[in-house]
Amino acid sequence: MYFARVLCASSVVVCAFVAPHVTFAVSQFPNTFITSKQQYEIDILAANRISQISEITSMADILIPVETPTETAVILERGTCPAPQIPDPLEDAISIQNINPDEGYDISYIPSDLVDISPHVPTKNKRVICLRKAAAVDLIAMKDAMKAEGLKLSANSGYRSYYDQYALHRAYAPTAKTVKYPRVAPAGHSEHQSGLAVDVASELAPGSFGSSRESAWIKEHGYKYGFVISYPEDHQEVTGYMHEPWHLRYVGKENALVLREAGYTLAFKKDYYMKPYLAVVLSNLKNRMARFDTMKLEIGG
Ligand code: DAL
Ligand code: ZN
Repeated sequence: MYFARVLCASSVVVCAFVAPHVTFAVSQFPNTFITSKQQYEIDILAANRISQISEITSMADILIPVETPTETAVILERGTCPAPQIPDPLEDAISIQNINPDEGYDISYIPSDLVDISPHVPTKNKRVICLRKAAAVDLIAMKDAMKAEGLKLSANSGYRSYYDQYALHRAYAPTAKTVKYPRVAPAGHSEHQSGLAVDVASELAPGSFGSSRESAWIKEHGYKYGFVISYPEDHQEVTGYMHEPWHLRYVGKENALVLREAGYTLAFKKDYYMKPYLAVVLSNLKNRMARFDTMKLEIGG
């Protein structure tokens, strides 16, 4: 029965073919029908972890650092992406660090495992775009899942060094004065320096990502691949930046789920993460898991 669930998770068409009775049960849960066994396990992990935390003092208490995958389905190479001289001992902390105009990265921080995504994800003029390995793996998986639904995702920007960001910010600075919420972070304060942020685009709707089908898909499913939208609509006051539907931050699948359930991003107001608030997150996760259990019963698994 697991087999049928996994097939259903990957394709409704295959699902209907091998197990038509499953399609009916699954279709009653339109928000969960593509959720896989792996997603179910992530739900359990996230719920268990939150319920074990007795005191929340910061985001670091509820998030887990991004890990470098040891094996990948695709061959990922560093290419011309930079390597650090000395790996930063704070890399784990950096991977889940909230970043804003007050908190930032050291000038010398270069991620340890940057790889070139351009052989796998379309980029303008096949330009080299570097991301940390874990982000690259899941971005490729997300692009493939989108392709299977007729969508075309490409990438415009990934890792940016302190100096890249400095140049970008300097070029943008004159415009910045006229807007309430800026669009470019100062050097040392961009998520792009973490190698975990990627600006995506739609090949079907170049230039208007926010209204593209790709954008709608990411809003709905991006978290299953470990991505959150760092600067969502109506969050300008908290994030400090204008809405950027294309700017995704990779936090890993479990963290992305927790953040989604919290209805929030890495940028946060400290009191949002007090225990009562997390109780709501936990209860949401448990409800999701209960829906899975009902689904399993209905399909006889
Ligand atoms: N566009 C975002 C805020 C950055 O420059 O990192
Ligand atoms: Zn960006």
